[in-house]
Amino acid sequence: MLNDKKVLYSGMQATGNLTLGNYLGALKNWVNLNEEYECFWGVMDMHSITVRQEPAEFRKRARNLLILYIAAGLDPVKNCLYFQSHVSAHAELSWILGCFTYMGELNRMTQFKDKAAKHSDNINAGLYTYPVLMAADILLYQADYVPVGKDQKQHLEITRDIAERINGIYGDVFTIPEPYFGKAGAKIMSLQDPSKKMSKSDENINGSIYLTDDPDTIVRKCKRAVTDSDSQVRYSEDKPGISNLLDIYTACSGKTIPEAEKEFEGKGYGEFKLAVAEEVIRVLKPMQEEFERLSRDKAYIDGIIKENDAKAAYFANKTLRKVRRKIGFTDIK
Ligand code: AQP
Repeated sequence: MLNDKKVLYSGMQATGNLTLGNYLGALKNWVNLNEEYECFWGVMDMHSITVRQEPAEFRKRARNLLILYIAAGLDPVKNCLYFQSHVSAHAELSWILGCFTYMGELNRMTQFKDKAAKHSDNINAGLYTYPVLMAADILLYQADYVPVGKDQKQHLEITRDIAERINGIYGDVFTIPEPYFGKAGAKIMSLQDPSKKMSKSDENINGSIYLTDDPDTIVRKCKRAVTDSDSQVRYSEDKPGISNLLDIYTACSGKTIPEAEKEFEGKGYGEFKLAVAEEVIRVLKPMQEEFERLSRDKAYIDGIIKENDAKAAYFANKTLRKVRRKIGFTDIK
Protein backbone atom coordinates (compact mmCIF):
# COMPACT_ATOMS: atom_id res chain seq x y z
CA MET A 1 0.00 0.00 0.00
CA LEU A 2 1.03 3.65 0.05
CA ASN A 3 4.10 4.68 2.08
CA ASP A 4 4.52 1.12 3.41
CA LYS A 5 2.05 1.99 6.14
CA LYS A 6 -0.15 -0.79 7.47
CA VAL A 7 -3.80 -0.46 6.47
CA LEU A 8 -6.59 0.11 8.98
CA TYR A 9 -10.27 -0.18 8.07
CA SER A 10 -13.51 0.74 9.84
CA GLY A 11 -16.74 2.63 9.35
CA MET A 12 -20.14 3.49 10.72
CA GLN A 13 -23.64 2.79 9.54
CA ALA A 14 -26.03 5.58 8.60
CA THR A 15 -28.85 4.01 10.62
CA GLY A 16 -29.46 7.11 12.71
CA ASN A 17 -27.83 10.37 13.71
CA LEU A 18 -24.47 9.82 15.37
CA THR A 19 -24.55 9.71 19.15
CA LEU A 20 -22.15 10.69 21.88
CA GLY A 21 -21.49 6.93 22.20
CA ASN A 22 -20.33 6.74 18.58
CA TYR A 23 -18.07 9.72 19.23
CA LEU A 24 -16.52 8.78 22.59
CA GLY A 25 -16.37 5.06 21.78
CA ALA A 26 -15.04 5.29 18.24
CA LEU A 27 -14.73 8.50 16.23
CA LYS A 28 -12.71 10.46 18.80
CA ASN A 29 -10.13 7.66 18.90
CA TRP A 30 -9.86 7.45 15.12
CA VAL A 31 -8.47 10.97 14.75
CA ASN A 32 -4.67 10.89 14.21
CA LEU A 33 -4.52 7.14 13.51
CA ASN A 34 -3.65 8.20 9.97
CA GLU A 35 -0.21 9.23 11.23
CA GLU A 36 0.65 5.59 11.74
CA TYR A 37 -1.75 3.80 9.39
CA GLU A 38 -3.27 4.16 5.95
CA CYS A 39 -6.86 4.66 7.10
CA PHE A 40 -10.13 3.91 5.31
CA TRP A 41 -13.34 5.00 7.04
CA GLY A 42 -16.50 4.02 5.22
CA VAL A 43 -20.00 5.39 5.45
CA MET A 44 -21.53 1.92 5.56
CA ASP A 45 -24.73 2.70 3.72
CA MET A 46 -25.08 -0.78 2.20
CA HIS A 47 -25.08 -2.33 5.66
CA SER A 48 -27.63 0.26 6.77
CA ILE A 49 -30.37 -1.05 4.45
CA THR A 50 -30.57 -4.37 6.31
CA VAL A 51 -32.99 -2.25 8.35
CA ARG A 52 -35.66 -0.31 6.43
CA GLN A 53 -34.69 3.34 5.80
CA GLU A 54 -36.78 6.31 4.65
CA PRO A 55 -34.99 7.34 1.38
CA ALA A 56 -34.80 11.15 1.70
CA GLU A 57 -33.82 11.01 5.35
CA PHE A 58 -31.33 8.20 4.73
CA ARG A 59 -29.62 10.13 1.92
CA LYS A 60 -29.23 13.20 4.13
CA ARG A 61 -28.08 11.21 7.13
CA ALA A 62 -25.39 9.38 5.16
CA ARG A 63 -24.01 12.66 3.84
CA ASN A 64 -24.13 14.17 7.33
CA LEU A 65 -22.21 11.17 8.64
CA LEU A 66 -19.39 11.87 6.20
CA ILE A 67 -19.41 15.57 7.14
CA LEU A 68 -19.31 14.62 10.85
CA TYR A 69 -16.24 12.45 10.19
CA ILE A 70 -14.51 15.58 8.93
CA ALA A 71 -15.95 17.89 11.61
CA ALA A 72 -14.73 15.47 14.31
CA GLY A 73 -11.20 15.80 13.00
CA LEU A 74 -10.65 13.14 10.33
CA ASP A 75 -8.62 14.90 7.66
CA PRO A 76 -10.21 13.98 4.30
CA VAL A 77 -6.88 14.27 2.51
CA LYS A 78 -4.91 12.07 4.90
CA ASN A 79 -7.76 9.58 5.44
CA CYS A 80 -9.99 7.93 2.87
CA LEU A 81 -13.59 8.84 3.82
CA TYR A 82 -15.99 7.32 1.34
CA PHE A 83 -19.43 5.84 0.73
CA GLN A 84 -19.56 2.05 0.62
CA SER A 85 -22.34 2.08 -1.99
CA HIS A 86 -20.23 4.24 -4.34
CA VAL A 87 -17.66 1.46 -4.73
CA SER A 88 -19.41 -1.42 -6.48
CA ALA A 89 -16.52 -3.77 -5.71
CA HIS A 90 -18.03 -4.24 -2.21
CA ALA A 91 -21.12 -5.92 -3.65
CA GLU A 92 -19.12 -7.91 -6.20
CA LEU A 93 -16.63 -9.29 -3.71
CA SER A 94 -19.41 -9.97 -1.25
CA TRP A 95 -21.05 -12.36 -3.74
CA ILE A 96 -17.78 -14.17 -4.35
CA LEU A 97 -17.03 -14.48 -0.63
CA GLY A 98 -20.55 -15.74 -0.01
CA CYS A 99 -19.70 -18.75 -2.17
CA PHE A 100 -16.85 -19.52 0.25
CA THR A 101 -18.90 -19.08 3.43
CA TYR A 102 -20.81 -21.91 5.08
CA MET A 103 -24.35 -21.59 6.34
CA GLY A 104 -23.17 -23.16 9.59
CA GLU A 105 -20.76 -20.26 10.10
CA LEU A 106 -23.46 -17.64 9.52
CA ASN A 107 -25.87 -19.53 11.78
CA ARG A 108 -23.47 -18.99 14.66
CA MET A 109 -23.44 -15.18 14.42
CA THR A 110 -24.95 -13.76 17.57
CA GLN A 111 -25.57 -10.32 16.04
CA PHE A 112 -27.92 -11.89 13.49
CA LYS A 113 -29.88 -13.52 16.29
CA ASP A 114 -30.05 -10.21 18.20
CA LYS A 115 -31.04 -8.15 15.17
CA ALA A 116 -33.57 -10.75 13.98
CA ALA A 117 -35.21 -10.60 17.39
CA LYS A 118 -35.24 -6.78 17.28
CA HIS A 119 -36.62 -6.58 13.72
CA SER A 120 -38.85 -9.66 13.72
CA ASP A 121 -41.07 -8.14 10.99
CA ASN A 122 -38.12 -7.85 8.58
CA ILE A 123 -35.69 -10.76 8.94
CA ASN A 124 -34.18 -10.36 5.48
CA ALA A 125 -31.35 -12.28 3.84
CA GLY A 126 -29.13 -9.17 4.01
CA LEU A 127 -29.29 -9.29 7.79
CA TYR A 128 -28.14 -12.90 7.57
CA THR A 129 -25.30 -12.34 5.08
CA TYR A 130 -24.17 -9.07 6.72
CA PRO A 131 -20.90 -10.68 7.93
CA VAL A 132 -20.01 -11.62 4.32
CA LEU A 133 -20.39 -8.01 3.20
CA MET A 134 -18.33 -6.92 6.19
CA ALA A 135 -15.62 -9.42 5.19
CA ALA A 136 -15.66 -7.91 1.69
CA ASP A 137 -15.28 -4.38 3.14
CA ILE A 138 -12.19 -5.37 5.08
CA LEU A 139 -10.54 -7.70 2.56
CA LEU A 140 -10.98 -5.35 -0.41
CA TYR A 141 -8.52 -2.91 1.15
CA GLN A 142 -6.14 -5.68 2.26
CA ALA A 143 -6.56 -4.29 5.77
CA ASP A 144 -4.00 -5.29 8.39
CA TYR A 145 -6.05 -3.94 11.28
CA VAL A 146 -9.69 -3.47 12.16
CA PRO A 147 -10.69 -1.63 15.36
CA VAL A 148 -13.42 -3.83 16.78
CA GLY A 149 -15.74 -3.60 19.70
CA LYS A 150 -16.78 -6.77 21.53
CA ASP A 151 -19.93 -7.06 19.39
CA GLN A 152 -17.91 -7.16 16.16
CA LYS A 153 -15.27 -9.68 17.26
CA GLN A 154 -17.16 -12.63 15.80
CA HIS A 155 -17.44 -10.83 12.46
CA LEU A 156 -13.71 -10.27 12.28
CA GLU A 157 -13.12 -13.94 13.08
CA ILE A 158 -15.35 -15.08 10.22
CA THR A 159 -13.56 -12.59 7.92
CA ARG A 160 -10.25 -14.21 8.84
CA ASP A 161 -11.68 -17.70 8.31
CA ILE A 162 -13.02 -16.81 4.84
CA ALA A 163 -9.73 -15.14 3.85
CA GLU A 164 -7.65 -18.08 5.08
CA ARG A 165 -9.93 -20.51 3.23
CA ILE A 166 -9.51 -18.61 -0.04
CA ASN A 167 -5.77 -18.17 0.45
CA GLY A 168 -5.58 -21.91 1.15
CA ILE A 169 -7.17 -22.71 -2.22
CA TYR A 170 -5.73 -20.01 -4.49
CA GLY A 171 -2.51 -18.89 -2.84
CA ASP A 172 -1.84 -15.44 -1.52
CA VAL A 173 -5.01 -13.43 -2.23
CA PHE A 174 -5.87 -11.55 0.95
CA THR A 175 -4.06 -10.00 3.89
CA ILE A 176 -5.35 -11.65 7.06
CA PRO A 177 -6.69 -8.80 9.25
CA GLU A 178 -5.96 -8.52 12.95
CA PRO A 179 -8.07 -6.77 15.57
CA TYR A 180 -6.75 -3.33 16.42
CA PHE A 181 -6.52 -2.71 20.13
CA GLY A 182 -5.88 0.99 20.42
CA LYS A 183 -6.74 3.34 23.21
CA ALA A 184 -10.02 1.95 24.51
CA GLY A 185 -12.96 4.29 24.02
CA ALA A 186 -15.62 4.55 26.66
CA LYS A 187 -18.72 2.41 26.24
CA ILE A 188 -21.65 4.78 26.72
CA MET A 189 -25.02 3.48 27.82
CA SER A 190 -28.52 4.79 27.15
CA LEU A 191 -29.54 7.67 29.45
CA GLN A 192 -32.98 6.09 29.78
CA ASP A 193 -31.89 2.46 30.23
CA PRO A 194 -28.28 2.12 31.39
CA SER A 195 -28.34 -1.64 30.76
CA LYS A 196 -28.48 -0.93 27.00
CA LYS A 197 -25.78 0.83 24.96
CA MET A 198 -26.53 4.29 23.63
CA SER A 199 -27.57 3.65 20.01
CA LYS A 200 -28.24 5.87 17.04
CA SER A 201 -31.28 3.81 16.05
CA ASP A 202 -32.85 3.78 19.53
CA GLU A 203 -36.51 4.70 19.26
CA ASN A 204 -36.37 6.54 22.57
CA ILE A 205 -34.57 9.72 21.53
CA ASN A 206 -34.15 10.75 25.18
CA GLY A 207 -31.79 7.82 25.69
CA SER A 208 -29.21 9.20 23.25
CA ILE A 209 -27.35 12.49 22.99
CA TYR A 210 -26.87 13.19 19.29
CA LEU A 211 -23.77 15.00 18.10
CA THR A 212 -25.97 17.70 16.60
CA ASP A 213 -28.18 18.23 19.70
CA ASP A 214 -28.35 21.88 20.82
CA PRO A 215 -27.31 22.89 24.37
CA ASP A 216 -30.88 23.07 25.73
CA THR A 217 -31.63 19.57 24.48
CA ILE A 218 -28.42 18.23 26.02
CA VAL A 219 -29.25 19.82 29.39
CA ARG A 220 -32.79 18.44 29.25
CA LYS A 221 -31.63 14.90 28.36
CA CYS A 222 -28.98 14.88 31.10
CA LYS A 223 -31.47 16.16 33.69
CA ARG A 224 -33.90 13.38 32.72
CA ALA A 225 -31.24 10.66 32.78
CA VAL A 226 -32.32 7.67 34.85
CA THR A 227 -30.39 7.38 38.13
CA ASP A 228 -31.20 5.82 41.53
CA SER A 229 -32.83 6.97 44.73
CA ASP A 230 -29.50 7.43 46.50
CA SER A 231 -27.73 10.81 46.20
CA GLN A 232 -24.07 9.83 46.11
CA VAL A 233 -22.06 10.42 42.94
CA ARG A 234 -20.10 7.17 43.09
CA TYR A 235 -18.98 4.67 40.45
CA SER A 236 -20.48 1.30 41.25
CA GLU A 237 -22.10 -1.69 39.56
CA ASP A 238 -25.29 -1.15 41.53
CA LYS A 239 -25.45 2.48 40.28
CA PRO A 240 -25.47 1.98 36.47
CA GLY A 241 -27.08 5.35 35.68
CA ILE A 242 -24.65 7.41 37.73
CA SER A 243 -21.70 5.27 36.58
CA ASN A 244 -22.68 5.95 32.96
CA LEU A 245 -22.86 9.70 33.62
CA LEU A 246 -19.45 9.49 35.31
CA ASP A 247 -18.09 7.72 32.21
CA ILE A 248 -19.45 10.52 30.04
CA TYR A 249 -18.15 13.22 32.37
CA THR A 250 -14.63 11.79 32.59
CA ALA A 251 -14.40 10.96 28.87
CA CYS A 252 -15.33 14.57 28.05
CA SER A 253 -13.33 16.36 30.77
CA GLY A 254 -10.23 14.14 30.82
CA LYS A 255 -10.58 13.80 34.60
CA THR A 256 -10.32 10.42 36.32
CA ILE A 257 -13.26 8.71 38.05
CA PRO A 258 -11.81 9.28 41.58
CA GLU A 259 -11.24 12.97 40.73
CA ALA A 260 -14.82 13.31 39.56
CA GLU A 261 -16.22 11.46 42.59
CA LYS A 262 -14.27 13.81 44.86
CA GLU A 263 -15.43 16.89 42.97
CA PHE A 264 -19.09 15.95 43.54
CA GLU A 265 -18.77 14.68 47.09
CA GLY A 266 -21.70 15.97 49.16
CA LYS A 267 -23.34 17.51 46.09
CA GLY A 268 -26.66 16.30 44.71
CA TYR A 269 -27.48 14.58 41.43
CA GLY A 270 -28.97 17.79 40.04
CA GLU A 271 -25.68 19.65 40.21
CA PHE A 272 -23.76 16.66 38.84
CA LYS A 273 -26.11 16.21 35.89
CA LEU A 274 -25.77 19.86 34.98
CA ALA A 275 -21.97 19.57 35.08
CA VAL A 276 -22.15 16.51 32.80
CA ALA A 277 -24.28 18.47 30.34
CA GLU A 278 -21.86 21.41 30.41
CA GLU A 279 -18.88 19.15 29.63
CA VAL A 280 -20.75 17.48 26.76
CA ILE A 281 -21.76 20.88 25.35
CA ARG A 282 -18.14 22.11 25.60
CA VAL A 283 -16.83 19.05 23.72
CA LEU A 284 -19.51 19.10 21.03
CA LYS A 285 -19.52 22.86 20.36
CA PRO A 286 -16.45 23.11 18.05
CA MET A 287 -17.56 19.99 16.16
CA GLN A 288 -21.05 21.40 15.69
CA GLU A 289 -19.69 24.74 14.44
CA GLU A 290 -17.43 22.93 11.97
CA PHE A 291 -20.33 20.70 10.90
CA GLU A 292 -22.47 23.78 10.18
CA ARG A 293 -19.68 25.46 8.25
CA LEU A 294 -18.92 22.36 6.16
CA SER A 295 -22.59 21.66 5.50
CA ARG A 296 -22.92 25.08 3.87
CA ASP A 297 -19.94 24.41 1.58
CA LYS A 298 -21.60 22.02 -0.85
CA ALA A 299 -18.93 22.32 -3.54
CA TYR A 300 -16.15 21.46 -1.10
CA ILE A 301 -17.94 18.40 0.28
CA ASP A 302 -18.89 17.21 -3.23
CA GLY A 303 -15.22 17.48 -4.22
CA ILE A 304 -14.11 15.51 -1.16
CA ILE A 305 -16.65 12.78 -1.92
CA LYS A 306 -15.50 12.50 -5.52
CA GLU A 307 -11.81 12.31 -4.65
CA ASN A 308 -12.22 9.85 -1.78
CA ASP A 309 -14.63 7.58 -3.66
CA ALA A 310 -12.11 7.40 -6.48
CA LYS A 311 -9.27 6.60 -4.08
CA ALA A 312 -11.29 3.83 -2.40
CA ALA A 313 -12.36 2.42 -5.78
CA TYR A 314 -8.75 2.36 -6.98
CA PHE A 315 -7.63 0.09 -4.12
CA ALA A 316 -10.81 -1.97 -4.02
CA ASN A 317 -10.77 -2.67 -7.76
CA LYS A 318 -7.13 -3.71 -7.60
CA THR A 319 -8.06 -6.45 -5.10
CA LEU A 320 -11.18 -7.39 -7.03
CA ARG A 321 -9.18 -7.87 -10.27
CA LYS A 322 -6.78 -10.11 -8.39
CA VAL A 323 -9.64 -12.20 -6.95
CA ARG A 324 -11.33 -12.52 -10.35
CA ARG A 325 -8.07 -13.73 -11.89
CA LYS A 326 -7.35 -16.18 -9.08
CA ILE A 327 -10.78 -17.82 -9.13
CA GLY A 328 -10.80 -18.11 -12.93
CA PHE A 329 -13.34 -15.56 -14.19
CA THR A 330 -12.74 -14.61 -17.82
CA ASP A 331 -10.90 -11.33 -18.43
CA ILE A 332 -12.82 -8.09 -18.92
CA LYS A 333 -11.76 -6.78 -22.34
N1 AQP B 1 -22.79 3.40 23.05
C1 AQP B 1 -21.60 3.26 22.49
N2 AQP B 1 -20.48 3.43 23.24
C2 AQP B 1 -19.28 3.30 22.66
N3 AQP B 1 -19.06 3.03 21.36
C3 AQP B 1 -20.14 2.86 20.57
N4 AQP B 1 -20.28 2.59 19.26
C4 AQP B 1 -21.60 2.53 18.98
N5 AQP B 1 -22.33 2.76 20.09
C5 AQP B 1 -21.45 2.97 21.09
C6 AQP B 1 -19.21 2.44 18.30
O1 AQP B 1 -19.52 3.28 17.19
C7 AQP B 1 -19.19 2.63 15.97
C8 AQP B 1 -20.44 2.59 15.11
O2 AQP B 1 -20.66 1.40 14.50
P1 AQP B 1 -21.92 1.08 13.61
O3 AQP B 1 -22.44 2.32 12.97
O4 AQP B 1 -21.53 -0.02 12.71
O5 AQP B 1 -23.09 0.55 14.54
P2 AQP B 1 -23.27 0.13 16.00
O6 AQP B 1 -22.03 -0.32 16.67
O7 AQP B 1 -24.41 -0.85 16.02
O8 AQP B 1 -23.70 1.53 16.63
P3 AQP B 1 -25.12 2.05 17.00
O9 AQP B 1 -25.01 3.50 17.22
O10 AQP B 1 -25.67 1.23 18.12
O11 AQP B 1 -25.97 1.80 15.68
P4 AQP B 1 -27.32 1.01 15.49
O12 AQP B 1 -28.32 1.76 16.33
O13 AQP B 1 -27.63 1.08 14.03
O14 AQP B 1 -27.11 -0.41 15.95
C9 AQP B 1 -18.59 1.28 16.33
O15 AQP B 1 -17.18 1.39 16.33
C10 AQP B 1 -19.11 1.03 17.73
O16 AQP B 1 -18.25 0.20 18.51
